Amino acid sequence: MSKFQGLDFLRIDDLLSDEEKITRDTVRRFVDDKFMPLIDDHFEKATFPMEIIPKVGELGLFGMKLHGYGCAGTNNVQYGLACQELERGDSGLRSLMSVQSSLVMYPIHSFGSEEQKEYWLPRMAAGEKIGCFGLTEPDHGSDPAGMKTRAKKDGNGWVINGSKLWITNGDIADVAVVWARTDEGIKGFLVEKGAKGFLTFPIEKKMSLRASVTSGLTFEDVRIPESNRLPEATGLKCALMCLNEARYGISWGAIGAAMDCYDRALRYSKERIQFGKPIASFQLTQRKMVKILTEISKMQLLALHVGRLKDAGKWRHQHISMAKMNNVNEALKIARVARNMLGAYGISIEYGVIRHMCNLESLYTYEGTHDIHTLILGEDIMKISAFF
Ligand code: TGC
Ligand code: FAD
Repeated sequence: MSKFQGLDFLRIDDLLSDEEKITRDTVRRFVDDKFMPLIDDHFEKATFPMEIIPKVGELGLFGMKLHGYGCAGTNNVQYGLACQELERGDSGLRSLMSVQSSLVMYPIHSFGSEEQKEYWLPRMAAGEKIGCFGLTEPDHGSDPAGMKTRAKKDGNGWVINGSKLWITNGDIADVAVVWARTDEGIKGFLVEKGAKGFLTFPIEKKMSLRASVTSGLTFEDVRIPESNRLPEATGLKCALMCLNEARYGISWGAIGAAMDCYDRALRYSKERIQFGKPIASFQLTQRKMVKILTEISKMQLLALHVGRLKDAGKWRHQHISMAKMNNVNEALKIARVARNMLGAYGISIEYGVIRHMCNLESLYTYEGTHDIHTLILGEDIMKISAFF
């Protein structure tokens, strides 16, 4: 298959700086050359290509928009464009990078002690250490405020009991950022692999995000020193601040998945002959492609605008909710239409589209479900909460 040429109907490239385009093109080449040849097999076998991790580190993508401690210090638009290209490869690759960057390195950078930053950030930027983020529990997903995982002060440290579920990177992580209830409210802790009483288990039989490690974490009287508490992470608000960063990346990632579906459907429709003509020549096929292109163009503008707001410090978390909610929803619709356009071949992993379609079902649920983002925006407009 020839390489992806980009998708820019509205000349949005004119709104990007040279540096932003270089980031995008570098990640694009990396995905095409190093990742695309691996993904079908890994998706089928439900494994993650671990050999890709140091290469993502070499490219400087982990924690790329953080400053200092070996991080690249890019802007938000560069981070978004990188997420777009990684997810054009597979949502599992973007998930690896966004959990590491937005849900582990960001809280260490924002809420950690100097010692924690100096130890973890350079190693994580290089991909030598991997992290995971434990907020969701078996009985508390959309309402993390109800979490049961508990950390009790014990002399000079803490004892953690509880469990987390659906945790990306859990089984391969060297460190987990764990949110737990204490006598003084919710706090964030760093629980290292191998800590006594800390176990992880893989969640198997997934039909979505197959090329991504998803795990359960259990904590039974896990003792950690006070130096493993994130000193500035006090209250659920700090966990939600991490989610803003990851949700923003997902709003771009969804564009990448949709672009790949568009590209594959376009090629296929020109090659596939039915009734003596390429299916691209039928009006109904053209209408489908026009709708896909129009929606992708709108998604691109929305993500770019929110990125610019973020870089200018003018964003609100509701802006990110709109971008995540809209772009994931539209990408999922696009993947379904593209799957249909490929006919029976569309259900084969070899044709790529159904892989994106299945992955996008997870994006619709994780990082705040589509419903939760709808309610966040509804509350913002109405000034009335409809959560309970
Ligand atoms: P609520 O009372 O609304 O808020 C508590 C405090 O937090 C503030 N706040 C935020 N601050 C920053 N960013 C946000 N997005 C914020 N949302 C709320 C709020 O102002 C308040 O501050 P203060 O100063 O008054 O204390 O809290 P609530 O308990 O009613 O919950 C609100 C709700 C439902 C929106 C929130 O809990 C939520 O977002 N739920 C969804 C949970 C979720 O998204 N989980 C994601 C887990 S991680 C994951 O899925 C990773 S997938 C990764 C991958 O593989 O890519
Ligand atoms: P629930 O909260 O039980 O929701 C079930 C349904 O009810 C949904 O449709 C929801 O929209 C709806 N609903 C809930 N509340 C309301 C309401 N008030 N009004 C209307 N409808 C409502 N979590 C982490 O902490 N770290 C991770 O790394 C992580 N990675 C993940 C990876 C994958 C592949 C997946 C699938 C999930 C991951 N998650 C992770 C968990 C994810 O964040 C949760 O699945 C998500 O927040 C939803 O929680 P839930 O699954 O418990 O669904």
